[in-house]
Amino acid sequence: MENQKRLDEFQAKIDAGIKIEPKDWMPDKYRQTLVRQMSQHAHSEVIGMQPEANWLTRAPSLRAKKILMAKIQDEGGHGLYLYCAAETLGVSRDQYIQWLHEGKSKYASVFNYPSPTWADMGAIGWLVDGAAIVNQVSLQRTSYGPYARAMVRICKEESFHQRQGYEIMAEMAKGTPEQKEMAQEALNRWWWPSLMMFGPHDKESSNSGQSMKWGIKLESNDDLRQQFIDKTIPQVELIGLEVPDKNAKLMPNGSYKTSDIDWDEFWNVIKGNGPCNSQRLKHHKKAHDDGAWVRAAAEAYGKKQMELVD
Ligand code: BYC
Repeated sequence: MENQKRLDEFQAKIDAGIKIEPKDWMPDKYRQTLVRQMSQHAHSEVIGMQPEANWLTRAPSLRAKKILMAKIQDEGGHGLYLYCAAETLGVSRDQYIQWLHEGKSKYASVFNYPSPTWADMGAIGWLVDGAAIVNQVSLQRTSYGPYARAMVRICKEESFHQRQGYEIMAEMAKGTPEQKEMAQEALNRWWWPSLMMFGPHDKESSNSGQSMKWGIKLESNDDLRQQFIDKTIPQVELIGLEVPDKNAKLMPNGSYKTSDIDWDEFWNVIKGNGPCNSQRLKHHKKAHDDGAWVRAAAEAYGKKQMELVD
């Protein structure tokens, strides 16, 4: 009885748009869902640095290199905000990283694809960050306060990233025939993985029902995916490239109808069998091990500072 009363009060708070804060009572399942989603989100930001880092040393100009470096650094920062926000749920960052390394925690499937040409830097910024913005603008209204606040800052930065990517693609699309072809091939490579970022169809989405009731998710996977498609197809056409889907068709309601996603590919990548899954995790583990001395030094420095204050 007591528990039901608490659950009802909790739901009433959510329905009234009041944010849930770390010290507030929350059902275990609400906490667990946030632990899962926020840590996956944080891991995605950090693992997502890898496909772009591949091109840092080979950027075609100093300007392009500086911009790409700043963008990748932003993604690391997003990981940091999200790990901090996720730590307010009572799980340490070390634990989150251990779950990632043990394969118990996921990260966005899109980062398990390779980036073989410079045009992939354009496609990632434009499409991957573009898809992330659509999802994250919605998450700015999520019911858990620390997650919602982290999203506000992240969204501001992502919009620069999206423009950075689109600029690269627009430049290449109006360059030599080889450059235009490179841009088209990168668009072909990243189009479907970007659509997969939104998750399975609503009817296959095991978590959506409860997450939407609790205001963790505000819009469904399919609705957000459709918003992204409707926003992006005109951008493809504006720079003279082709949508990699022969069935894409503008409907009278102003929305595009598209072919279905290859869901076998999606589930296969999630299970760890994508082209770069093992490479991404291996690299993360090595970077984490190599950085042990930095964490130890920072901790020792912090301790020293505290002693001086005492
Ligand atoms: N990849 O019930 P569902 C960035 C899993 S990074 C992998 O619909 P949910 C950037 C899902 O976890 C920003 N797994 O789940 C960085 C679940 O499995 P479990 C990335 C996926 O959570 C660097 C199962 O499938 N954005 O912008 O209700 C460079 C069933 O799905 C995926 C975020 O992380 C996927 N794509 O909804 C450039 C957004 N989709 O855990 C750019 C935050 C589904 O039950 N996350 N799964 O075993 C979310 O909004 C939601 O978690 C999702 C999925 C919409 C992704």
